[in-house]
Amino acid sequence: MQPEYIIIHQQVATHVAHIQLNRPKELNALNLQLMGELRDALKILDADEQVRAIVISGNEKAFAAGADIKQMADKTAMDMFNIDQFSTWDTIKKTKKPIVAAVSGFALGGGCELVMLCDMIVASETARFGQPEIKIGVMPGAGGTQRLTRAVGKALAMEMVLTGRFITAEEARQAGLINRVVPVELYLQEAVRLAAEVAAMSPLAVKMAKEAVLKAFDSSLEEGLHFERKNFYLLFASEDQKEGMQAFMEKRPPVFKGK
Ligand code: CO8
Repeated sequence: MQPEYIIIHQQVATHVAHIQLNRPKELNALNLQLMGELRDALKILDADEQVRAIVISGNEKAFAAGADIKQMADKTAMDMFNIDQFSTWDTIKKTKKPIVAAVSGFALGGGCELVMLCDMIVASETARFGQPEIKIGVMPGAGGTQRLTRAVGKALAMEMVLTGRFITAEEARQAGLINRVVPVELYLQEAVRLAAEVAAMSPLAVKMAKEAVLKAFDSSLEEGLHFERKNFYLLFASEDQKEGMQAFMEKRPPVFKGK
């Protein structure tokens, strides 16, 4: 079945796919259907050998203005428990291929949390990041208190979570939340370019390196270093390692096959 709230663009650059969140009238508010469609698309792209990196964007006005408040407003705690929407987020988190978020306009609440689930973030000068849940009587629920704090530190995270203040793209860059800020007409192009740069590397090394960097967030230094070393050794079982090192010695560009 065709998804209703996302558009999948295959091969926007070599080995790069693009998923566009597409509920523009609601500023891409993340309702359950949209999140389910996003999860399913990521699963398919993660298994597709032709895809080595993925870009997720919204539109110029909004990446996503958060979870769909209208869909949540009358829910009870037990409804929320039974709906278990975070199992969708847990699946998205397991995507092995790198994801670049292309952010313009609002990235708020669940929208900011979705951005933080991505691996690299390119923003337009108009992007605004925030966790405004406090203003509607709740708090972040999809990782905002944890990932934001790890990215920008306690002081700014506390301020954003407790006051709901939005930060600009430039402030987000300076705080370490995002990778780069570009003029609005270039944000998608730059995100695709960055994804394509990664997609030109060995896809096996990219997946294992992503896995190892993410390990740093939930392990001790010793455990993380051990994990890194195992992945490093494992890559010597790949043809791509032989090709990459041979190509270096022969002074030619490598051709990586993902084997
Ligand atoms: N949910 C539902 N509808 C929304 C949302 C939203 N989060 N955000 C905007 N919309 C709708 C508006 O209701 C409006 O619809 P309508 O035209 O039918 O009235 C339309 O989008 C356009 O919005 P505005 O007219 O408000 O546009 P403005 O440019 O005036 O304002 C803002 C833009 C500032 C972004 C404003 O819309 C706003 O404050 N939105 C809500 C932001 C927010 O509070 N986000 C957090 C939501 S809670 C959350 O994310 C919890 C995350 C944890 C769970 C994650 C699971 C997915």
